[in-house]
Amino acid sequence: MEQGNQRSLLLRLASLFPCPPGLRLSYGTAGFRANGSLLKSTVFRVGVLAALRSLKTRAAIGLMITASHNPALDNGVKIADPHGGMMTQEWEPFADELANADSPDSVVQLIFDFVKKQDIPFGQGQTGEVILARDTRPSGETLLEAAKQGISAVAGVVSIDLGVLTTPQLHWMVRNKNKGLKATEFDYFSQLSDSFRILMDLMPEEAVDSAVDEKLVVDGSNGVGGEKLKELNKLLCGLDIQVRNSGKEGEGLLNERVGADFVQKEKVAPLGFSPIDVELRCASLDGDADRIVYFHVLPTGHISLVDGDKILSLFALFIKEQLNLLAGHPVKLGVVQTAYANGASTDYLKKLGLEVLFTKTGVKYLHERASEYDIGIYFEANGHGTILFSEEFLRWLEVRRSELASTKAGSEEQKASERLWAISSLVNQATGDAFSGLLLVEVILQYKRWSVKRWNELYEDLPSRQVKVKVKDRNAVVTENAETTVVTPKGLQEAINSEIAKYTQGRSFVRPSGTEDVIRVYAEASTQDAADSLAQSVANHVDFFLGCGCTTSKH
Ligand code: 16G
Ligand code: MG
Repeated sequence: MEQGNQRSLLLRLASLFPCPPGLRLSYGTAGFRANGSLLKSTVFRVGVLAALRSLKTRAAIGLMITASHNPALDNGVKIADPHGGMMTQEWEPFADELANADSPDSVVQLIFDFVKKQDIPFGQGQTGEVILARDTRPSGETLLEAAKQGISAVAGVVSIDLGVLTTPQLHWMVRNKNKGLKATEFDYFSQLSDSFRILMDLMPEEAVDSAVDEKLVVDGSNGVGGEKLKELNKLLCGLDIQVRNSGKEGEGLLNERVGADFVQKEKVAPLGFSPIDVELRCASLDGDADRIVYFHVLPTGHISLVDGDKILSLFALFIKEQLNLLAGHPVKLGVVQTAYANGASTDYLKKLGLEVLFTKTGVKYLHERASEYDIGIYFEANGHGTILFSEEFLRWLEVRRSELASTKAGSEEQKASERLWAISSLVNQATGDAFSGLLLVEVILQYKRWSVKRWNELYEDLPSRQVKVKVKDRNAVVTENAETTVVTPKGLQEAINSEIAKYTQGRSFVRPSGTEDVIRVYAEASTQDAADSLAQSVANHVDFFLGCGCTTSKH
């Protein structure tokens, strides 16, 4: 298409999606989020951006409409790059400018300037493809249509609408498609269930004979994860998952007192679970099924939470055991956490002999660091995480597997090689995935014949507390050292340090949220009262330094 025609097409379509007055958005930790009714112009523009990204990378790009654990009326949009991970951070400033441009003319101008600067083959016969999906939010369908319009404004790029999917399904499909692998939803379910079966078949006999008899019940957060998990369950051998809060009529609202975020932050059972469930092994997904936490209900109705740190520890322990069985390769195994990781988990991982790295909050940061290892395991305490295997390690493992199959078939060493291979195919390599995380937890618990209670005893969490402080401008807080040190405003870090010094095993940090207009405060100490009081005094300092004299509240 000629430049002039392309310009007028963009202008015409952009005019159909005016930006609501005063709307200012930032791509943030995981894309744009706001009340769904405000997002049509943003999603249209992100559609354009995704199409340009496809032209630039000459590969398929993913566009997901979701606001994860946020309330049902919110929505959001984020982009998956060709390898299936988050969009490159280099394009985030352009995404911000585009989303906040105040007129169709400025949208078009920004696009043409960016195309020139990035040397994007735009209007030169180059073709591209954007794969779209959404979660179950009421505004999802309309927003997906807006994204399609945005994509159609870029000549040569087509959209493929995959309807309702979990976020990790879409990321997985983008990655597979670009690698020339099978990439349908059926392929996704088959890969997970096949590798799960292989791992179950490789189980030591003692474990098969004494299965853990707790039943697994999963809280689907009334979102997309519940129904999808039911589909996956049909293909599983050796595990029967019951799903509650699957989003069916009458079961309640998306993320409303249900789901991984609620359970992890409130430390209470989600709706639909009660003390009659004490014998069950329970897990909660979040609204787009990229997070998972486990818990079991106590007779008092409280829960004992098994968070992302414990999932990470279980995975690290198992992978390390398998690697110990496998001679011949100095495997670089590392784990990545954020400052929210409970201090007891970090101590545990270090005692296992593992290298522990810290990054800022947000999957994109953890993923990047984890990919530097042969096997990199990353998790946030809130349940986002996965295990990454490097291409080089997998090439080595493939050779080793076939050597062992002919020289030591049936040995523990040979089985370890097969197990690691199956784990690399079970666990989503594109992003954290509640389903693959859940299946791997189930395999390991079965191997070890552990109940959730036994798993939870790997180490005892230090008591912790999170609170948030409303401030005039959250961007006034700038941090470094993976968010553990405040550099501005001056003096705040010293004030935090002086509070920490008053407590045994005290630790505290503050950071601006990437998804809400607040400053988050985290504190840890040897007792719950001490953690609560440390969090409150640090919150008071934040309020004093930045304050609007507003309230603080939990989380
Ligand atoms: C988003 C991030 C998550 C992070 C959370 C922090 C992704 C896919 N999700 O949900 O990793 O833990 O934000 O929220 O990156 P906050 O900045 O409001 O504390
Ligand atoms: Mg999520």
